Amino acid sequence: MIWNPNKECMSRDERAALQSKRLRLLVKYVYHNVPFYRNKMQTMDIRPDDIRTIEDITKLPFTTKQDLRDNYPFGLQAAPQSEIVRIHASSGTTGKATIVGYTRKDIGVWSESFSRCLAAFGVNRDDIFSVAYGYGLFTGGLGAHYGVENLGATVLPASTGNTEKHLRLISDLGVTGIACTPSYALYLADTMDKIGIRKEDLKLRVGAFGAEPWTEHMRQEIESRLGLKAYNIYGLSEITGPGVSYECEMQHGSHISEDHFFPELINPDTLEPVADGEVGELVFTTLSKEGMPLLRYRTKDLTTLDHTPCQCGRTNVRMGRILGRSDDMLIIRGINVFPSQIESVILSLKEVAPQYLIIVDRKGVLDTIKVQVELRPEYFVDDYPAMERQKKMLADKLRSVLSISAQVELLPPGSIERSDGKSKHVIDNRHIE
Ligand code: DLL
Repeated sequence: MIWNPNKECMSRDERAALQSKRLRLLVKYVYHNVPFYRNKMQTMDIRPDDIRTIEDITKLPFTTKQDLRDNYPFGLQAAPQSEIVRIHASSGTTGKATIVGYTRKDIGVWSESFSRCLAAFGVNRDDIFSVAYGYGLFTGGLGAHYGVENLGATVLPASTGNTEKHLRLISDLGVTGIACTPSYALYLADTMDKIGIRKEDLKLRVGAFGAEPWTEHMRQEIESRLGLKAYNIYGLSEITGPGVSYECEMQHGSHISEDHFFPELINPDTLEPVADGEVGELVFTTLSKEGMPLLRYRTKDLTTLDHTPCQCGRTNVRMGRILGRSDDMLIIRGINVFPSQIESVILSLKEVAPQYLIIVDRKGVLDTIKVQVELRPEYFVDDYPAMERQKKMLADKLRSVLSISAQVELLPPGSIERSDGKSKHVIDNRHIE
């Protein structure tokens, strides 16, 4: 079902007119309410009246995560505190948290955006939907919660943790949908095996998975082990939270709610636009946000865009999967390595589980990369030559994909720590100044 055909299926001209109108208002709004943007625009010699159409967006300054840190906590807030009804915070890997304040209207736009995703996943008012993203400062839990309520389905605010109790509720209540990280979905499947719940005992039919990169292999594994259809949902707290983009039934990219979150794709080095189909860094402008609107926010997420119409009837632009982040790309002995490349090798092998850890070190001047992965119980045997063969096979595959060699360590099932939130896959022990 299409939740808001008026907005999701508008002609491109109609949408551009709406985007232009919203951009004009936004630029005036931040110019008058956020000294940071006024100063930037004055330095660049741009006045709000110079921005007339959505194409003029390229004249505007970029915003980076560092700008958010430098203006911590409320420096980029445009609305007065009395209008802010909620604050979320995202803990970056380094430094201060990013604080995001929402007005009542912002919460409304966010809920609407999330409802668009759920409707595209086929969720309806008869569904009982468990939200197993963390509730709290993280946007996953409350963002999904409001979206489910706004759609009119029944929400089960499970949050993370208490996995066995959660599974019993999924079974007893006949829960039909679930939202969680893809890694937690696999942890649920492991726990089902452990406590003897079969997918046939459950009524799960749809899952909304995101907050971390995942692959088609992982999708297949989640679908076959939980007995549901798995959809990708993307978002980030700075822009709103989950629900910035969503897959439709075609599952050929994720539609961006571009009437609210205008995307650009740039080359992270030259900052020049990148054509459809080419990989670039995703940049968003929040066209309708009041609390903390952002101009051209650099997400660091690397992906592709596709402006061609989709067979589902939606006309909003689609983005590909997140291929990595321009800032977590590992450079190993001069070669760019994305953790997602390693993940796709691991997930393509039936012998190993999808849990893994990439450990990067520097020995003398040489970078080393070690990949720890768990064998599946049926392949964990007391047979040294067989284990060595498995190891070699994985190392060979990694070398052919990465163009560098990685040391492989096979671990017994269950030895890598599981996460109920976003899982950490990379430990970089190099301290290179
Ligand atoms: O992760 C919001 C979210 C919650 C999205 C639940 C989807 C579901 P942050 O904590 O600010 O917000 O992290 C945002 O997570 O820039 C991406 O790098 C990554 N990410 C989010 N969704 C996906 C996805 C939430 N579907 C950062 N695929 C983003 C790949 C994703 N990466």
